Amino acid sequence: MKKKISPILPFIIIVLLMAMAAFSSKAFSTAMKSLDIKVDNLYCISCAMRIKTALDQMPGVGDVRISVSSKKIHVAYDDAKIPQNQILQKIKDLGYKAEVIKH
Ligand SMILES: [Cu+2]
Repeated sequence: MKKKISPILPFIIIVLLMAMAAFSSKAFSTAMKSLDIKVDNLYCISCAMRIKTALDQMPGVGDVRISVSSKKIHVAYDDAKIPQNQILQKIKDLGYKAEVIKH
């Protein structure tokens, strides 16, 4: 049997690099504001993933980081596209006690 590198491998690597570049420019965009939210009843990874999935789908929301141990959510968002209250309300609608700790 001959060992052969797949001809599409370099293509996959280029696509991955482009995706990483797009992701980092989104995460570090200076137009983004940040919001820190305390969620009292955030106990596990599944709650965190549920919240992250919901926030990721909202237009104007960038990087979402959730810490279960500190019960905190850090959200990067574009305030021209989405008001802070709408992000907070989304978390409340999922059944969590969300409160802004810094903005
Ligand atoms: Cu949970």
